[in-house]
Amino acid sequence: MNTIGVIFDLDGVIVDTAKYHFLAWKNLANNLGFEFTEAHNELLKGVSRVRSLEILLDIGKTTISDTKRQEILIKKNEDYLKFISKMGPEEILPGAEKLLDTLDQLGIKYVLGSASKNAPYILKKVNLFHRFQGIVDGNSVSKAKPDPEVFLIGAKKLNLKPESCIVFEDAIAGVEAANKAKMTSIGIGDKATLSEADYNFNDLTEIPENFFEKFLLKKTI
Ligand code: B16
Ligand code: MG
Repeated sequence: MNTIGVIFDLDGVIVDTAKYHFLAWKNLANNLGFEFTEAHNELLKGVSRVRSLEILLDIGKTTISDTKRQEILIKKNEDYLKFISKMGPEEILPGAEKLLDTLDQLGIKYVLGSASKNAPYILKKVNLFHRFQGIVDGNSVSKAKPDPEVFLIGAKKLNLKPESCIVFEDAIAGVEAANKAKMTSIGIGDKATLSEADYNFNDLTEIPENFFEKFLLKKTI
């Protein structure tokens, strides 16, 4: 049995759902009377839905009642669900399926570690749900990234110590969470932004075929 396991973030690693989050948040910001740009959207990556709204309201320098907040959170998710209901396997990011195939061939188990409460639905839409050993999502945690809780639960699902887990993440908060959990962090995206990661790649197509060998060797010494 292999002594390492992998934890994948969802948005920005397996699929690009950030563009749909952006459209839904932008619509809400415009209705509240302010602009919300793609640069603003970067601040919401990997961040929980509730925290995303707080950041959005800060951007618009807007305060609203708790009741209105709840209404907005529901509306945002309804709008977002309309976009993701149209998703299919063609939206899986380049290199993701090949990487899962490689892990299957090596007998390395993998689970999902996402902040999204919609993660199981999205994985089913792109036909990848059945491939994961387990799913840890926004419904399973009490503390959002950069807290390591999501990945520590993932390690438990893999039946491994945190030190034996490798995390693929596209968000600063996610890399920080993986590092706090004492896992190996792999930053997917801009290297300067994800400079705290142990390894960096622009996307999953850049992961070398033999990337996992060194981890397997290290664990058997
Ligand atoms: P939901 P990840 C995160 O997914 C997104 O990056 C982030 O923008 C979003 O706010 C969060 O999920 C919550 O998503 O509204 O669907 O519960 O990157 O952790 O897979
Ligand atoms: Mg992400």
